[in-house]
Amino acid sequence: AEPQAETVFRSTLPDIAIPDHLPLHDYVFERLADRRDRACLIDGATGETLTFGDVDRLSRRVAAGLRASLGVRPGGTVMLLLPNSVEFALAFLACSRLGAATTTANPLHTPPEIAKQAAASGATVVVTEPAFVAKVRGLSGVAVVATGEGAEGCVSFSDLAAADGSALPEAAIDVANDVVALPYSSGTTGLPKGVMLSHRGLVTSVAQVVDGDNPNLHLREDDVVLCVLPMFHVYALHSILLCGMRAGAALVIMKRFDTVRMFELVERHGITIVPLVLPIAVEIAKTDAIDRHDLSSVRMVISGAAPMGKELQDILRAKLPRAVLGQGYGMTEAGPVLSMCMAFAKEPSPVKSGACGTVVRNAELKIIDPETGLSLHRNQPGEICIRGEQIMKGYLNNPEATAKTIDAEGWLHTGDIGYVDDDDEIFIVDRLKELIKYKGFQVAPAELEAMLIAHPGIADAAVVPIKDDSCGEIPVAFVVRSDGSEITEDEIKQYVAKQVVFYKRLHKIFFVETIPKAPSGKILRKDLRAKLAAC
Ligand code: AYL
Repeated sequence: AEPQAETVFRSTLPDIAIPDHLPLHDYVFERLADRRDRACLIDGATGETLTFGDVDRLSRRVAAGLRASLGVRPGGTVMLLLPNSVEFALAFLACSRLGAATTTANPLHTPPEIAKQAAASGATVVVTEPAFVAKVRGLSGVAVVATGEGAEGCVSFSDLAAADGSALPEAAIDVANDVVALPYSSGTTGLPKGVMLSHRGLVTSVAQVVDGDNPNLHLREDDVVLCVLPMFHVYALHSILLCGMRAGAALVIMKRFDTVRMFELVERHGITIVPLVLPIAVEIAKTDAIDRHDLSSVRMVISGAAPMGKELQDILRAKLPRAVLGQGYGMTEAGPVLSMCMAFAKEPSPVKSGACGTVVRNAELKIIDPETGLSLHRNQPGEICIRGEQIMKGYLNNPEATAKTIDAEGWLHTGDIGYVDDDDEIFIVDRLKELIKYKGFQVAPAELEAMLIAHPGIADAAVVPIKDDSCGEIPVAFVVRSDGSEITEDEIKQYVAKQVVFYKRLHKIFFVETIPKAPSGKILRKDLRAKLAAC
């Protein structure tokens, strides 16, 4: 019998030619000659501005310094453990120039979390701030670069940036295979894994969003983009830093979120584009301070990385009546963007509240029945799958996990449940995968479960999310005490909190007799979530 035809969804925008020969840095600097003197990076705290010409020159110098002083070579890996800063952008672009990969981590991670990622990624250099140097001192075989001043025993970033950029040999980069970014993600199951994004993958993903005569996300040279979301997360790395630079827009870098500071920066720099996540949207929605500031320059508010409800969107719309509000939907492994709001296009089309965009151009999306694997038609919810040049090459040193995520036909299975409506808009309705998203950050239940079970007072454990209005979801645990153990809720919370970054902390412990499991040993998370919903 003929195999049944699949239902495949495409962008409503036509495909475009996407450069398949340029390394990422050459792609983002492609129009450098026209914009050398335009503002590129603005430090929100000091107002200090680097032009595109400055960023080009300084990133070459940092590359030369990393190579000459620290031996970073093509195929090498550098870890950035930095808050939002000019140095982050320069170091990332420098590594791209060297044909080296950048693995990014939250500087608030604990030393064991950092050590794990540094070792797994094979990083030989960590670039950080003096305040975080103590967290990486103990790493063996890793050289530490520190920004700012006075970090003992470290290479200073300013020394790297004083190297002779013209001495930098052109690295021979294999754009289809060489990894430029190595963010960590737990994907649909298990522990965090290195996600290999190649030069071609990231170029494709940026182009899908900001290139073409009618770009899906229309960023212009006169736009000023707020960068308060962390650059170490793929949302900001892709949709702010890389998309902004490609489009020739200026970025205002904010190190720490503060509502009033943010409003002041909008006024001072005439910020036009505000990418945000749920907790920031919640802050904007509930503050009166907004009435004391002129935010009329803002023309676009982008939300991504976690669901945002219709009610909140309506409040934001009322508070920022001149701005178009919409969502992007991404997943680290997907390169990262799967879909983008069509109201952000140069020639916009209307969108519905609650939708998270239309599949990006030059890509295919399908919805499958998770039981049968067969593709579904419009308005039928199922697992969202995506195919295209932009998706990850795979997980670093983990072909089994890669094969579970990208099938033989090249489809990446997201673990998200959603549907495509009659107007090609995507709605996410549930999550098949175990991942928990706290303020847009990933919490991998498997990581916390392993930690809990390692405690002698705990026999078994399962970690699941509960819904929260401002954080999206918060992790809670079901725990089975071991025989004779009298461990308390507080002791367990403390035990975990000491080992993990703030967003992985457990907010509630439920003591139970057993953890419901399938015969295969898999935790029946749906049952636990249902139990929580009932109480
Ligand atoms: P990761 N609505 C609902 N859920 C979302 C959305 C959204 N708009 N965006 C992401 N998610 C969830 O790897 C979804 O479950 O990437 C998805 O599988 O940390 C998971 O978050 C992926 O989490 C953008 C916009 C990048 C978003 C991103 C997301 C990167 C987060 C670029 O422009």
